[in-house]
Amino acid sequence: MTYSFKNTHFITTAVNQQKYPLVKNAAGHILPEIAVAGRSNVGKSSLLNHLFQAKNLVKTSSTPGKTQALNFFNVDNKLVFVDLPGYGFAQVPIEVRKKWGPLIDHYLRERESLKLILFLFDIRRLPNEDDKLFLEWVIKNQKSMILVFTKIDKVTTNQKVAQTRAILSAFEAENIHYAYYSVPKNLGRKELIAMMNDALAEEHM
Ligand SMILES: Nc1nc2c(ncn2[C@@H]2O[C@H](COP(=O)(O)OP(=O)(O)O)[C@@H](O)[C@H]2O)c(=O)[nH]1
Ligand SMILES: [Mg+2]
Repeated sequence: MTYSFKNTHFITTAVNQQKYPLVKNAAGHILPEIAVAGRSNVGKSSLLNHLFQAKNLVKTSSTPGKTQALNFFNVDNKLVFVDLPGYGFAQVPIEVRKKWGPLIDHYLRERESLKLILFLFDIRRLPNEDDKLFLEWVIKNQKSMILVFTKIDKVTTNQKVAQTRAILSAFEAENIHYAYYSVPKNLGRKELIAMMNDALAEEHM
């Protein structure tokens, strides 16, 4: 099965697991889900809008991470995308920040329809403790993942190569699939869609 990303709509916002939607296709099968994760401000919402070719379907906030909501989207009636709450935003109140860990940990453990994680990472940064913890949970829960380097328009080709090497080695994980993305330069969409199709095909659906 391939996904065209032609027909996308918002499903719901959920702040707790009772509210997570289970969307079924005409044959009654629960749609596979792809989660988009990463630090606040890494470009999650922008990437989703670009992927969907929809300007403002996914809200990009000027004060990111204030809420811990998950936003769900239906793609072609074949896939569900979820924009996960970001982490590591300094201006977020500590009580809100403390909830992120259990929320994401629980989501990764319990969400059976979750087939693939897009872990977005700003090409200009290096992994911090939160990033490493997130990757640990992904590996622990044996979920497929694509590491997506975002904002590659902000670096030169040489920096891109050097940063890729530095980030991958800092994560100390082997065989990470990765991709590059730039929203303003319109780079990476086709390649990422191809990688997602491959990853989902491997999940035997
Ligand atoms: N230069 C550049 N800026 C980007 C890119 N993607 C997102 N941004 C900007 O980064 C900021 C945070 O983006 P957003 O999608 O809200 O991040 P989120 O908090 O992870 O959802 C916004 O100002 C975006 O315009 C990109 O590929 N290149
Ligand atoms: Mg966002």
